[in-house]
Amino acid sequence: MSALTVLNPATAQPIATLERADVAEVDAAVSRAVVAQRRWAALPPGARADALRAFARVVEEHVEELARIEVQNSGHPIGSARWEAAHVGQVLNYYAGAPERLLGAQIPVPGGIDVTFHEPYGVVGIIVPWNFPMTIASWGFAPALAAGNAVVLKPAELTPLTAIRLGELALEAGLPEGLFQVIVGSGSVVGQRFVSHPDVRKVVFTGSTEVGTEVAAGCARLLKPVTLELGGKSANIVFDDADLERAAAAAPGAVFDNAGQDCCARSRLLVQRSVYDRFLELLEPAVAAWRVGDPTRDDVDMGPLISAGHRDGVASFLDGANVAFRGSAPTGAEAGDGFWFAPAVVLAAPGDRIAQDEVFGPIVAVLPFDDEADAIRLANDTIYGLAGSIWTENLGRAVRVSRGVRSGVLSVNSHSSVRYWAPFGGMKASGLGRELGPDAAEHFTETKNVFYATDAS
Ligand code: TAP
Repeated sequence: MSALTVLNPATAQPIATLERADVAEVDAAVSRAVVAQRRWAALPPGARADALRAFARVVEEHVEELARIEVQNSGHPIGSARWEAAHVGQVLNYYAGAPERLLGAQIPVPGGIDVTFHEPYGVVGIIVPWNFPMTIASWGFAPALAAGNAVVLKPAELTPLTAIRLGELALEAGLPEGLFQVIVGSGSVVGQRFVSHPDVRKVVFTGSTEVGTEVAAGCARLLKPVTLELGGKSANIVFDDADLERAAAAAPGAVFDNAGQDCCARSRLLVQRSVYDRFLELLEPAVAAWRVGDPTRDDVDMGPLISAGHRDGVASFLDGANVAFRGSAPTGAEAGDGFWFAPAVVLAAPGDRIAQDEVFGPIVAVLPFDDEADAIRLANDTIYGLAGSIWTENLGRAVRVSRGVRSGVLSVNSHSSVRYWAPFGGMKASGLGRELGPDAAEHFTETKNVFYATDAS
């Protein structure tokens, strides 16, 4: 075991010291999970539904507490953190409907009855990143539990506190011991053990494309299914027929929300050449009005970056870049030792690093395009394909472009990416599989087909 010190990114001060689990502890947790899962799956579907509703209620009663922990640990503005904590309750409630609706098929065959069953995998390992510690965790554990699995969950070392609290709340709500366990430790130890442990039968990974590729390769060796939610370089496409005022007012939130540490961040702003100058004129005051500061305050849009190291990485994207204008960030005594970074708008060309690589920080690259075909070509001109937005008042164009962009989650005249009722996930290097939506619980099951012979002979 080794000690892990957790920092508040707004102050760089320690807020908790935890012990990292080692492989033996992961193995012991998986053994407990195996036992708990058998009992859980044997419960009537209604009893599992009730247990998840009880968990949702307890989360709802603790929204303020969870939100305040997230503000301290992740630097999310309190308003966002409250939304995230409430979202966990909503996701649990939504998937509480799944145990009683995991419908199989009855298939017409000769000589008998053919029926499919959705069998849980057993133990599911969920590896969570630091950018949205609560919400991303719930997208895995809620449908996995609903489908009759046990869950072992590894939060990121930088942001383990809300996940630990959710594990406690599950027990308070009456979920059985061992069914949902949060294991703190490093990715290379705990996360890797989820990949290599024979009793962890499915892995859900959210994080970098680089590590996700390794996780998938490890899972392949054991023929273990894996869901991957990886990076993004999403385009915000603004056509000359768009409501430019609305599009410009919404653009900062689309990329600077959560300090840009969002896999769905619209970090490329593609603007039709005929309105390019006008759009930048509208964008500048919107960026200036974006409030960066103490995340405990209700009137703040953006807090600090997650760590000093990450801030260095983000800052490196401005080396040699053509910065058009920047927003503000705390300075002097107000800033303290926090990991602040003022949002930046960069004028870029398609091949530039800033136009290709995920920054995961509050920097947006602006690129002009000529026409619809050019917009689609540019939008698809990265290895990623997670999210994107299209701003136009032309319905036919909205349909054509949304069908042409190779991304998993698109919105028209909006920047919304996550609605738990709808599937979420990426194409190309942005991922594999989908989370959320009506089918997510089924993704945590294997289909079993049984033929019952009815012929007498
Ligand atoms: P990763 O290193 O990919 O970390 C994500 C999660 O995977 C963490 O819980 C991490 O654990 C764990 N992990 C690390 N190495 C592992 C391994 N070998 N096997 C299994 N699990 C492992 O991401 P990061 O370092 O936090 O961020 C790096 C970049 O990834 C970001 O700058 C951004 O571009 C991207 N990113 C994307 C997303 C989304 S939502 N797509 C989220 C976060 C980051 P520990 O960190 O606790 O050791």
